Amino acid sequence: GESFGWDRYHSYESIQKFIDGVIEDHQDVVTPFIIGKSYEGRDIRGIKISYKEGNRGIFLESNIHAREWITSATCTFFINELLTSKNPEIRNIAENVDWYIIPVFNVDGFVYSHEKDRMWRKTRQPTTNPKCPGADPNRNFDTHWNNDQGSSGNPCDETYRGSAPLSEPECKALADFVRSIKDKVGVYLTYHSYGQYILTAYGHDENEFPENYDDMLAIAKASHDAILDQGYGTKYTYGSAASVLYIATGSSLDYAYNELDIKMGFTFEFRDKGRYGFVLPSINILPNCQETIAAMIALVKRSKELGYL
Ligand code: 0X9
Ligand code: ZN
Repeated sequence: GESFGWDRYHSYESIQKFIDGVIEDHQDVVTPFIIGKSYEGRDIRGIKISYKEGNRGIFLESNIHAREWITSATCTFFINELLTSKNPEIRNIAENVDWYIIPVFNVDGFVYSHEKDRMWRKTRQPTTNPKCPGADPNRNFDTHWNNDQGSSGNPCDETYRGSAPLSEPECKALADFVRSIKDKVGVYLTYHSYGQYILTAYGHDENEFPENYDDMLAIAKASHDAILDQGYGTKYTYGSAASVLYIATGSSLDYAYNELDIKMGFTFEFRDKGRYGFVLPSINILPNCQETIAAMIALVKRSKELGYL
């Protein structure tokens, strides 16, 4: 839409209009999809971008955590670049990968973070404690789920894992959708903030590493280098999630790796390193977008070289 820009953060409504515009303006290559409904009844929408037959796919979700607004801002910029950029490197990744992108995954939480509580993280489904709604959707997936080291059983905690694996309708919908396309997907990406990390599986144990960890590190390093090359002095740290950040169980990335056999993927934790944290000033949006585009170009190139795409 004409009023959409990356100089500020947008509401849920505004992002829906952006998605509508993308679908309307690029009908030849964009196919909309809905993975299901949130607890409060909102559609969880995505788009597939495909320029030709025979491409391997990358799946990308952002705003699984509500307050991480930079993730959907960056994701919508990325979509716009894939569809409109004339830069040959961007055209290359746009046209030689099938993209499955969900710009705002945790829709209820996202709306709540705009309207009621800027620091809201979780879903909005009620729990056993009426004062503490919501589960952490990135602890609710069905992998190492009932683990007190990597999640909490207390509904009032920010890392509450939910009442059962996939108890959150959003997570169930995502698990079912990604399962349905898993044979086409070579790389799974999830956008978060903050801390400037590129994280691989595993999240559940800091001493256990995937058998293809060397490939993961090679691709992460390529993205890390590309970000540094943008010249803002933005330094990312890369490595397995549990070993470089902290143990977390039931994450979407580990679910994709462990249960769906998608053997390459990353959690990106965007700017900054903590000065502003989740409330990242909007002046950072465009530089973060530029760094992310560079990271994605490098990621696709290296993933293809190593046979994941
Ligand atoms: O805790 C999370 O879910 C992610 N960090 S955030 O600050 N965006 O909430 C990190 C998930 C990475 N996985 C592990 N650390 N295991
Ligand atoms: Zn997050």
